[in-house]
Amino acid sequence: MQLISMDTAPGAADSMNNTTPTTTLGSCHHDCPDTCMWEVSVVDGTAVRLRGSSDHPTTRGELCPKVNRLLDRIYHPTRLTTPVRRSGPKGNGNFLPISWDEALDEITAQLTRRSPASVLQFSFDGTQGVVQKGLVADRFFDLFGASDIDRHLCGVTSWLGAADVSGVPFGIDPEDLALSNHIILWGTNTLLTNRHLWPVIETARRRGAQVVTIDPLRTATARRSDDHFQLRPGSDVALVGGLIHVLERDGLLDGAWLTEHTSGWDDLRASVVGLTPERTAQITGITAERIVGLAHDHATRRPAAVRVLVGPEHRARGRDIMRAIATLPAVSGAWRDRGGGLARSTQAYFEEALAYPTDRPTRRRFNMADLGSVLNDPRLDPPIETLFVHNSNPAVICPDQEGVLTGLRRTDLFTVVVEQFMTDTARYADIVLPATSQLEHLDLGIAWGHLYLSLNRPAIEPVGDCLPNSEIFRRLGRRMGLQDPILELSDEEHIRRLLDSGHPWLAGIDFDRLQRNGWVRLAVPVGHRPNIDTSPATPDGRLHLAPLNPEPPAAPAAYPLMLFSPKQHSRFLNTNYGAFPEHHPLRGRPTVMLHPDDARDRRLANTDQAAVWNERGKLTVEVEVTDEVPPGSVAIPFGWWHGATLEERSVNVLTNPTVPDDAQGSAAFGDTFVEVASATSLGPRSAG
Ligand SMILES: Nc1nc2c(c(=O)[nH]1)N[C@H]1C(S)=C(S)[C@@H](COP(=O)(O)OP(=O)(O)OC[C@H]3O[C@@H](n4cnc5c(=O)[nH]c(N)nc54)[C@H](O)[C@@H]3O)O[C@H]1N2
Ligand SMILES: Nc1nc2c(c(=O)[nH]1)N[C@H]1C(S)=C(S)[C@@H](COP(=O)(O)OP(=O)(O)OC[C@H]3O[C@@H](n4cnc5c(=O)[nH]c(N)nc54)[C@H](O)[C@@H]3O)O[C@H]1N2
Ligand code: SF4
Ligand SMILES: [Mo]
Repeated sequence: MQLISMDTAPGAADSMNNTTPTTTLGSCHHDCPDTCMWEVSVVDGTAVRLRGSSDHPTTRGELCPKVNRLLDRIYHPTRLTTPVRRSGPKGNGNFLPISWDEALDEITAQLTRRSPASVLQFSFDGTQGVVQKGLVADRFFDLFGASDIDRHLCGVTSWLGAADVSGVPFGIDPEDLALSNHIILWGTNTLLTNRHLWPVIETARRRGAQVVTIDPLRTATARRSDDHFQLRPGSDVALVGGLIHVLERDGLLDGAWLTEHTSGWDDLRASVVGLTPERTAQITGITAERIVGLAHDHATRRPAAVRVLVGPEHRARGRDIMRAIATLPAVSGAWRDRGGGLARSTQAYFEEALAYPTDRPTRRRFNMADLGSVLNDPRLDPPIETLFVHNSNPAVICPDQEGVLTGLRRTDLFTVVVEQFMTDTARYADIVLPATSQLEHLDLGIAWGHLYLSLNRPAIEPVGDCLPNSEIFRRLGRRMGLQDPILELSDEEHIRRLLDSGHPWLAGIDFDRLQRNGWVRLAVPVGHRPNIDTSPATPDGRLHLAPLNPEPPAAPAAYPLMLFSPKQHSRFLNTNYGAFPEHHPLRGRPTVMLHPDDARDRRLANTDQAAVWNERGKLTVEVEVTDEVPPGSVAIPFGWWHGATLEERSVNVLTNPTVPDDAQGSAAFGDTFVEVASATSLGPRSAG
């Protein structure tokens, strides 16, 4: 094993070689809004126990079903522990160990042999830790001049839609939802995807709040809410318009608020004149009476809040939908009350406060949803000849899976993947480099579901020869003669520097305090009301209202069923656990969820094998008959690896890869249409 220049926070190293149990504080790296704080017990250098910190305000002593078993993943027999080089055809999974020197020399030779822009950096949210996610890697590729990927598959569309209304879209502190009296969970499956917010919602409920969910699926969250508005998929713009129509018609709006705090009201109002409750009911499938009731409840039960994450953004009109949802509190004036307004990702607070490098050059960029076409486009100048993946599993998470795999199979493409496991992406690599896990490296944790910063301290030595992402790119930088302070700093120095912005939200917060406490709340004033206590970051300092155009998407006749691919039940976190049987949901294999009516029409019963297909591809999965999906829609949860299906593909072989014309934002995963039939009786004549 090589010497590692990774720094360990003072104190952490002591716990690594001791026979009495020691405890190290850390925080969860997963791409999950909750960023939980944990305590790792270590005996003899081995992590033996991981549990949630009881004094962390949102963790409250509990992690989640997936991370409760994280130690199995850290010490899994299939964990990558040494660099490897491919020894067979791409995709067949045969690799041989090599040394770090051999691996880095080979990569350096490849990188310097080609034009910098022919190298594509592809990364996403494997870890949300600021340093390991990309601080050092980004600087390495900035200096080198590689092509870059816009990390737009998650949250950017939601950000853009909310920003259309309020400039930089700061939402309320999600913990303030405890003070709300009416909470709309709009297209978010809180109980599953943001579980540590649920106790906050229950607190509000105990104080009398009404909690309603607006979701086409009857999710666990919908079932646990006081009411569920099961709207037609993508009809949210009409629903918001209909609600605003009722608010205005029934005198529930405050003229002074609209005059002082908004612009564009007249145009918005004109656009919803025709959206009577009856017309809105036709579009959304929610009765006129219930639309009127929802508008009245939301206007009169104050503070009134709307909670969103990303669900509805994954549609062709995602930005319009997210803008419409953000328009509701702008019109109703809900922002005035503490506990009212839009509760969205809190990431903007951390981005504003931390001293991220600002001197980044412009590189050639592609939307990550376009990876399939980018890898296969010889007309690009220059075409992509080297792909460098870290913190992501594009063979599973990107739409146009067939295109991505065709690209990964190119014999003239040199692919490097930095990973912990031999993922469906890594199998196609020329060289795979083994990455440390959150238990093995230092990092600064931000969150998108609350306002607490956390320090993740390494609890154990790196498993095998694994190295932190940061150290890999520092070493590569040195080999390639790249010089820059960011490539020289240690991980601890990076964290100190990030905290040293002078921003008032970091007042009194530094590395030493984080080291003592493990976590600390950003110094955003408690009870801060965005758009009230500070002006919206729009040109005129007002919330920007614009016409709503409520056209629902139409299903093409060839494929009558709309396909959802939502997050998998509590055992999965994106694709991180897809290949681990101990993490599989009850059935242990991927399913297609079908409404009883649609199952009956197709003579399909529970546990039958069904083919699900469209013009892009085909998947064979097990039928799960359930009224969680409405008639006309089916769902195949996201997160399974290719090996789980006959076709060796996952749901993104079917999903719609279309990105907006300006390439800003996510793919229209949700606007996907398929047909389903028994796999044994007929199946499609052609799968593509
Ligand atoms: N257990 C678990 N937790 C996770 C994750 C995980 O994989 N597993 N992933 C994490 C990540 S990366 C993210 S981004 C978050 C996502 O968190 P969420 O946004 O809460 O999750 P999604 O499942 O993407 O979508 C939420 C809901 O949006 C609904 N939806 C789809 N289309 C529409 C529409 O047109 N209108 C409306 N109103 N609703 C619609 C879906 O039916 C779904 O129930 O979860 C995070 N947390
Ligand atoms: N059909 C469909 N597609 C989707 C979605 C959906 O709901 N439906 N959701 C979309 C969304 S919201 C998201 S966020 C994306 C998720 O896309 P990704 O961020 O690519 O998904 P993950 O499964 O989290 O993959 C992360 C990989 O990083 C690795 N990793 C973890 N920690 C480290 C580390 O410290 N270093 C390195 N080098 N690697 C590490 C893990 O082993 C894992 O293989 O998927 C998107 N795709
Ligand atoms: S995945 Fe989310 S809920 Fe689970 S421990 Fe990590 S931050 Fe907490
Ligand atoms: Mo995400």
